[in-house]
Amino acid sequence: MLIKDVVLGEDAPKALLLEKHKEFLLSYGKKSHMDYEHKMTEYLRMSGYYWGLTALSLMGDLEHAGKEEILNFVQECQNPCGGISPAPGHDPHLLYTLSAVQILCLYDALDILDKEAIVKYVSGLQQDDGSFAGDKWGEIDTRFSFCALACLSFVKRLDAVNVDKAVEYILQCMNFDGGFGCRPGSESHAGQIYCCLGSLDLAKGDLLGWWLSERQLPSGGLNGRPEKLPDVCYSWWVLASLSMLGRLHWIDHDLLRSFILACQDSETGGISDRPGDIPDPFHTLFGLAGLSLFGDEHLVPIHPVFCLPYPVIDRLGIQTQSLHVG
Ligand code: GRG
Repeated sequence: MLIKDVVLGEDAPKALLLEKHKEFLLSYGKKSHMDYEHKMTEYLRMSGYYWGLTALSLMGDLEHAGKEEILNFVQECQNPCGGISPAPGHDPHLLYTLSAVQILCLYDALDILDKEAIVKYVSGLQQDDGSFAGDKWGEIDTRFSFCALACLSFVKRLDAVNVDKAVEYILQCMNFDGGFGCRPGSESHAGQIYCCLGSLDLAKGDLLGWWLSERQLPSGGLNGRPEKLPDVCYSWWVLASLSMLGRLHWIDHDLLRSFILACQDSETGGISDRPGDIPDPFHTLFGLAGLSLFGDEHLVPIHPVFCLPYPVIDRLGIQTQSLHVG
């Protein structure tokens, strides 16, 4: 099998640059609305806020982000149909509805949205076969099953959908190699496995654990599927899935840590997908989240299904078993 990998440079960072990452994320949030990159990423702004704010809260520094401005933004993004858009003027989608709900959980502010409208929007996207469309345009993906079930868990309304059917559909997406894809018969991919496991909170599976642990490359980084380059974000998709399976120890912690640390930008702060690339909030969150799953003493512990700090989930009193169905 072809093995693709990268080389960690001698001068790559070897310590976790927390203060730099805080600076990076806070300045990212303050980018001018006229900034080209800011404009071009508007279609995923809500998730951008979720990545940045959750990363900040893992570093115990949520209070420096402009809470009021963010809560107003989230409120402005709820549409009359109940769904939430990535930014005002864009179409609502399950991806951004979940990000918005997660942001509100961070701030203990779920009440500022019309929760019943969210429940109506999410449940309206379930199909007869149990799958979920991401929005009114109808794309089906196991990511959206996760978004739907997680949203409903946060607002404590899982009863609003047919959970048995949702499980049935996800199980149809399980492959011979123990992994899961985005639809029945689609290639196993660590991101989709996270979504499927998160949704099902499935029983232990050695085959799946083996497939996931095979994602680690000699550089220490993890890839999302065979023959692909490592990417820091898989430190989350793979580790969170292994954590749900009780097999976190199947990954070499020290090796992965060196890879994540090497992906830090020691000048600007932030973490990138691979050493030497440009950092962004997505990879900063999932790098820190992976380190947190491994119990990094500088970070707040993270919940492997909800991808929010444990204290937030504890405050909400949500049990992962609420997703445990079938
Ligand atoms: C609450 C954390 C959280 C997430 C919400 C949207 C979602 C649920 C999960 C997304 C899971 C996923 C599919 C992650 C993978 C993201 C990614 C790096 C995709 C790139 O895929 P390819 O095929 O790249 O372009 P590779 O790495 O295979 O070359």
